[in-house]
Amino acid sequence: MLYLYTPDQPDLYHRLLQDALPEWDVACWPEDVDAESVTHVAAWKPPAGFFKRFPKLQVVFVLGAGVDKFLQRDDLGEQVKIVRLTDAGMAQQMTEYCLYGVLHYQRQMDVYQQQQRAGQWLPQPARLAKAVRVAILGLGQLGAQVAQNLAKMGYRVSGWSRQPRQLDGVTCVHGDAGLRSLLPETDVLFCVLPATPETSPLLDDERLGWLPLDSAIINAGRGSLIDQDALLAQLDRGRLRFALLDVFAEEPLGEKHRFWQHPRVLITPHIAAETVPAEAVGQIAANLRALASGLAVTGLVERRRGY
Ligand code: NDP
Ligand code: OXD
Repeated sequence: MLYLYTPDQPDLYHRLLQDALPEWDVACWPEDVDAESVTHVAAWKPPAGFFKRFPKLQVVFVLGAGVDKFLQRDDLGEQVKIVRLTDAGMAQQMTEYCLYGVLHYQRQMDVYQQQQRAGQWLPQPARLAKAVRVAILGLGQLGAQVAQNLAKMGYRVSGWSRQPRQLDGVTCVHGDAGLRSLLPETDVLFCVLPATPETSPLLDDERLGWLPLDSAIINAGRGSLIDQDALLAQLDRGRLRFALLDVFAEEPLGEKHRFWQHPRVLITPHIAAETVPAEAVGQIAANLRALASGLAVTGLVERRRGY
């Protein structure tokens, strides 16, 4: 049996899964089922201890791309495979989110917003896309497509990953030395990395200080990638022009957090790339069939590397 847990549109997911998998018995939380018969679970944000009740659990399909919260749990034994979504309609959304931030920087919308509040009519000199250096941290399923899409639009795009990568139109660097050389050459930094012990936090006060004066940051990866206090300090000093933030160390962002009122911060509520139910279900169904035939699945998480 495939058991489903999600706080988001559970009835829709249940119907789509059952339609896509007529050969499977699909049940949805909080339906009471024989826990022994559950071998596969599809889940997003399951409560603590949720998986303990399923002694025969083999595979968890994550209804998202990031698996940090799943790897931090104590109710998922090593024998359980964790399979995440790969792209599934999210890469295009990530491209749009990144582009929005890049345009905010390039077309100086932050400057015009300030001028509007001051009643000033002051055209700024034009800056062409080819003069804007965009650096993408994370060149996986999402980051690689964002990088290539922005490169096609004429931006000067670089990208950073753990292993060496090659992408048409994108200058790729990797490892500590790659990051050290990349940050000082960046106008807009777009983070789309997974949260792992190695990347949390990646951008501390020292590394944020490697960014040029007047650069901007967009974070759509995970909140833990950036030391939030260090970021606030750099924004307060006006070293960074603005931060467009979709993810936070604590979500929802606490109502008293300084980010809310900061004039250099733009906040969105973790929507940079939302899971598209039909795409997610299509991928899960294909993976279930691949598993049944002994074929490789897409999105199998490597627990040791943390993503
Ligand atoms: P992938 O696993 O496909 O890609 C991860 C990328 O990060 C890879 O390029 C990998 O390098 C790189 N990376 C990982 N660790 C390091 C490291 N220590 N140093 C340098 N590079 C590193 O993930 P996705 O592209 O599918 O997703 C990325 C993240 O985006 C998710 O984990 C999630 O946190 C976030 N996300 C946010 C959403 C939102 O709405 N805000 C929606 C969806 C995802 P390498 O290529 O060498 O393996
Ligand atoms: C995801 C997310 O990882 O929504 O899919 O952040």
